Amino acid sequence: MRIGITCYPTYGGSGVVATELGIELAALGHEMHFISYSQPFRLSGRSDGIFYHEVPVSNYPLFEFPPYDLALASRMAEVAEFYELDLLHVHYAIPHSVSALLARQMLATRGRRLPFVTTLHGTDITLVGLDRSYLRITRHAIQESDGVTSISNYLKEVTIADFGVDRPIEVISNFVNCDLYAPVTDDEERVRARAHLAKPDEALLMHLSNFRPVKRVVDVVKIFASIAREMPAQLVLIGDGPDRSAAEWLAHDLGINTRVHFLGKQEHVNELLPLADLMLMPSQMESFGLAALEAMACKVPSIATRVGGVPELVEDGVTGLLFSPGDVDAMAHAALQLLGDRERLKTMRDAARRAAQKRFCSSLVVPRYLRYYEQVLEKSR
Ligand code: GMT
Repeated sequence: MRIGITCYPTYGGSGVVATELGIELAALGHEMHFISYSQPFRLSGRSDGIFYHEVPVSNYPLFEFPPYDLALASRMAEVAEFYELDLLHVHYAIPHSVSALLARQMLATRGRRLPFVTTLHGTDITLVGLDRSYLRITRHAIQESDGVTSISNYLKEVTIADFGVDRPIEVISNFVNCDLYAPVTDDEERVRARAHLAKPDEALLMHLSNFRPVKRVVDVVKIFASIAREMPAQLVLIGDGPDRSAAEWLAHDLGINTRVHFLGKQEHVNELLPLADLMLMPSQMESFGLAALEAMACKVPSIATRVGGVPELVEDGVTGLLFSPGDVDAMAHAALQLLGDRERLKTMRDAARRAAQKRFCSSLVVPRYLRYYEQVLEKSR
């Protein structure tokens, strides 16, 4: 198949899922065309079957807001025509599904059919989409998509309830490449790599996100501060975003800044995650929680929140521990207990990897997208 993919190219789960999907499908022999304003951050290097088409957004003094969605629609239609795309797959409804709808209409007037699939990821529904300025157009584009997928049951239910959408929505969960995201099996190698981040007797905790308020990064530092008071430990934070500075200030104010390491955006998180003992994901909301899945695949359980789609991913007490958002004391207490009970931690680590392999490996999930594309194409013929 020849498939166009549009996503936000910046640091964030929806862009990661879109990019990894493109890479996996290209490896299966499909031709993947990424269409976005800049190259998605995990799409480094050049691989067979992967093409990138930048969307130029020209400005004009009259425009207070350059109309990216229109430029994107034009580019989608162009790329679809020039490269004979079979289908467009857009990640994050706003504004990508609206642009795809326009591209489909433009091509229809030229006698060409370009069906599109919209994948709902989270705040496109739960936050931004519900804003009155975007609600009607988002609902319209979801309703008019040729196919709609959601990354969790939770998000599907919210979409139906809050948007009054009455079309079918296919739940296809997020996935991880279990060969790439895997524990370091060579003990010596793990000890060597881990030594850059923590001493052998120190616990190593990690956080990975786009540091938006919804991630509650300040809570990560608070949880760690309680842990660090009781045992030798280091915290590594991967990613960047609006709340990084607040988290840095707090680490300084609490006097733990030498044990809190902000690595910024990292390309190869799969090399860092397996070095951790625990992942901290105390988000206010997660429709899925991709960072927790990537950690699970690396044998790292999460201390996370019981919100949105997280319970569909993390089995409380088995592959991680779940708490109410903001309950930093309970999260710190649970982390301390778990880190102090090596046997229980090992059981949980093994269960986390097993669950990732059994339900969320790309080898299981990616074929579901392919089957869904085929259904959509079949229906639109
Ligand atoms: O919705 C967002 O905040 C953006 C989006 C992203 O690009 O990071 O995150 C959502 O999509 C991820 C990938 O599907 C999910 O793992 C996240 O849980 C989800 N975020 C929220 O629902 C807050």
